[in-house]
Amino acid sequence: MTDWLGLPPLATTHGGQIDGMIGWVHVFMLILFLGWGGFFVFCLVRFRRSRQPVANYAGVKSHTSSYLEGGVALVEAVLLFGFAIPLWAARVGAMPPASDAVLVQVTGEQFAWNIHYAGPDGKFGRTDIKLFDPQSNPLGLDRDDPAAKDDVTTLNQLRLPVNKPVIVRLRSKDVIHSFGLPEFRVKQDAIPGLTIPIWFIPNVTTAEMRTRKGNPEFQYEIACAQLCGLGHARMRGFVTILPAEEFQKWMDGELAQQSAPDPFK
Ligand SMILES: [Cu+2]
Repeated sequence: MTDWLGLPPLATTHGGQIDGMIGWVHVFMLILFLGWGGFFVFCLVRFRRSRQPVANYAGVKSHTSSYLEGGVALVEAVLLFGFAIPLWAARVGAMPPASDAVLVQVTGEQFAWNIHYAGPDGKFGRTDIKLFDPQSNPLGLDRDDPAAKDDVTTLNQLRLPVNKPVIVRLRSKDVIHSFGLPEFRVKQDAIPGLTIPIWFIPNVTTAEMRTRKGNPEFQYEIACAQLCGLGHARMRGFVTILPAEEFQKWMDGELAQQSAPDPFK
């Protein structure tokens, strides 16, 4: 229905509602544009110099323009209270229980996305600024904390299983970033000092989207959607949506590797 907007293909369950909303905004704004544009042209012709050599100090007598203004305000109120706020309330209110979801913490920094999975225990391990190392431990994760034993971290690679809710806890280390996933219709600012939860259900695997698009190279992207500094344009992560078994296999492999004792310690 909203193909005419040229939006990226949908890969999430709630995306239809978002697209519907974007479609209605465009329709109403088109009507407004035609209305105001027509009025402008009417004024140019009606009040042209040859017809109106002297200014009319009395001004408009009819109430048509007030009714039109009222109509515009009404349409905008419908967009806001009828579409935008209920949709937003449904998105933030109906958070699935963490036990049914993949729990992942995403921390933005200049200029990368740190991905941190809570692992089977559903608990994120302790982090400590003292353990921070830009190369080996960009989150300062304390591997000695029992909750951290099964944690998995990656850089710029967000792998998720298809058809399962994902809860992302969004954070930032330095400045305001924005976690933008165009195909999943997700866009949320990451704000230093805050942990902001968002959720969605991816429903098209990367492999399936590659077939649909006829592009074997296709990758879902995490695009930083806030100008966050000089390297903003290269602040790019990737999302890979896998069938459940494949995701589990990957996760098990990472778990075995990342929780293995450090041979250099
Ligand atoms: Cu950024």
